[in-house]
Amino acid sequence: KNDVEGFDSYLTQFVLSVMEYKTLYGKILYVEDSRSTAQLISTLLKLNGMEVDHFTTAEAALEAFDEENYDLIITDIILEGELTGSHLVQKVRQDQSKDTIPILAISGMEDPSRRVSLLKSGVNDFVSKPFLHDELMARVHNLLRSKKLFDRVQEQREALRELAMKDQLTGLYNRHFLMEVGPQRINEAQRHKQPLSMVVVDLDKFKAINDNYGHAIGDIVLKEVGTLLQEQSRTEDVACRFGGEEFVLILTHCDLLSAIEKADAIRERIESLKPAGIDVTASFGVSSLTATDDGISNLFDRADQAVYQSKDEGRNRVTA
Ligand code: GH3
Ligand code: MG
Ligand code: MG
Ligand code: MG
Ligand code: MG
Repeated sequence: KNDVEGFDSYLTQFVLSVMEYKTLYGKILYVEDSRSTAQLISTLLKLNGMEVDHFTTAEAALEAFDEENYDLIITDIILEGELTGSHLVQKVRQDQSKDTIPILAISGMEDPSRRVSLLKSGVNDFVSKPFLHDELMARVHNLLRSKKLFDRVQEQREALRELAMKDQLTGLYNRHFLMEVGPQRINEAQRHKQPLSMVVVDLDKFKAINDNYGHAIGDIVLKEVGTLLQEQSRTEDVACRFGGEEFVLILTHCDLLSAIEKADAIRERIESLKPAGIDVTASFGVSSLTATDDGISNLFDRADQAVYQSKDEGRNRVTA
C-alpha cells in the first residue's frame, strides 16, 4: 500500500511539475550516465517543452557543446568516463565565447565543501539527489530565465553599438567607427608588414546640387553614392561616411597602385551612376601606409591633401 501511495504522490508531483512550466523553452545539454535516470529526467524536460540532447560521458557532451548552442547544461557529477562532471564544468568555463551558459549540477554528494568547490568552478546551481522533480524544474526555469534576460540585454547592447557606429543616412560606418577601427587596422598592417591604403572621396560641387535640386534630392544622392561605395568594398575593407559629402575607405592588403586603380574604377562608376538623374562626380585622394607612419592622421592628411590637388586640377580625378 505504501508503494502505491508513494508512486501516486510521485506521479502527482511529476505531473504538477510538468503543468507549471509548460510554456518554457530551452535547448538543454544533459549529461547523465545512469540510463534510467536519464530517461526519466529527459522525459520530464521534454514534457516541459525543452529540447534535450542527452550524453552519458563528459567527452561526448563537450563535443556537442562545441558544435551547438545550448541554453543550459545539466550535468551529473559522477560519470563513467575519464572525465567527471567537474572536468566538464572546467572545460566549459574555459570557453570565453560561451561563458554565459548556465550550468546546473546534479550531485549525489552531501559534502558541503564539494558543493562550494562546484560553485567556485562555475556551476550556477545544483540539486542534490534525491530531489523533487518540481525542484529541478524550478531551478531549470530560473536559470533559463536569467539566461534569456542576459541574452536580451546583450542583443540590445549590440543594437546600440551598431547604431552608434553607423551613419543613419547611408548605412555606412561613421567617423567615430573609423577612428576606432582605423588605428587597429593600421597596427595590424604594420605588425604583419602588409600594405594598407586610404581613399578619401569628396563629391564635386555638392553644394550646387543642394541649391539646384533641394536638400532631399541631395540626400538621395548621398545615399546612392554610399550604396555604391559599400558594394565596391570587400568585407575586410572599411567604408565610412566621414561627414557631409565626404567618404573614407580603408583598403586592407592593398598597396598604393592597386588603391589608385580601385579609386579610379569607383570614380568612373560614380560618374555613370546618375543618382536621381543628376550628373555627379567626385574627387579622390589616395595614400598608403609607410613604415614611419605613426597613426591614422598621417595617412588621412596625405589623402586629404591629394583630394585638394584633385579639386585644384579640375575635379573628377584621382590623385595620390
Ligand atoms: P567641392 O567640389 O569643392 O567639394 O564643393 P562642394 O560644394 O562639394 O563643397 P562644400 O564643402 O562647399 O559643400 C558641401 C555641401 O554638402 C554643403 C552642405 O550643405 C552639404 N551637405 C553636408 N551634409 C549634407 C547632408 O547630409 N545632406 C545634404 N543634402 N547635404 C549635405
Ligand atoms: Mg552518475
Ligand atoms: Mg568642401
Ligand atoms: Mg565636395
Ligand atoms: Mg567636402
